Amino acid sequence: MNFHNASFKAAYGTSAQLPASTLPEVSFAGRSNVGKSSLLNKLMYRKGLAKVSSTPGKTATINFYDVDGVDFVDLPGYGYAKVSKAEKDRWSELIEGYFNQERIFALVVSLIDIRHDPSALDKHMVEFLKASGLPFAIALTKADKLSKQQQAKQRASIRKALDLPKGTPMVVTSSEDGAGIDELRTLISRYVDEA
Ligand SMILES: Nc1nc2c(ncn2[C@@H]2O[C@H](COP(=O)(O)OP(=O)(O)O)[C@@H](O)[C@H]2O)c(=O)[nH]1
Ligand SMILES: [Mg+2]
Repeated sequence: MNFHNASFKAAYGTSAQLPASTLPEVSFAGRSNVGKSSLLNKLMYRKGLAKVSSTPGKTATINFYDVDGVDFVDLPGYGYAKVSKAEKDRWSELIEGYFNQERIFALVVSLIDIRHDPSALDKHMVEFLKASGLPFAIALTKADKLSKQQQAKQRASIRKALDLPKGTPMVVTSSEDGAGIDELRTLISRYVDEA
């Protein structure tokens, strides 16, 4: 897979708008501000393709990118405290609608901030993925904020807190210094090939 070959496709505000799935999809989920847009840009070798926001919690959409014939799907971030009930409902509709559709799910990448224990919503997301049988991996984000020793400690602690099935891939990443990005590209390529 050539990750340089990336472009924005479309954004959707309701699950009913989502087009039928024709290409393998790699979907990215995580709480608002976890570093999802930054990671997508890094993976795609692009600075501003996915919008990095300093103001979290703006209107949720599902954004599609074409990466060399694979759909990268940027799911709306969860857990931003200051959004209205209506926005939360819209989030649920989008995420549940998306995962309930008949789609070519090659891999779901669940992003978790390496600095913190997983939140209740992070756990909820991972429980859903475990129960769904979908192929998924964990990307720990913002590793540059911790020492190597702290990274190793958090990695083990988060794996335990999430009670991950044996063999669930976990990649320590940083969009700041590029750590783990190549490893994640390799992982994604492998799952796409198997889809
Ligand atoms: N230090 C550091 N900051 C990051 C990293 N990734 C994202 N950020 C910062 O975290 C904030 C949220 O990033 P963004 O990619 O918009 O998160 P999103 O809401 O999950 O899409 C921004 O201020 C980013 O610059 C990282 O790997 N290291
Ligand atoms: Mg974002």
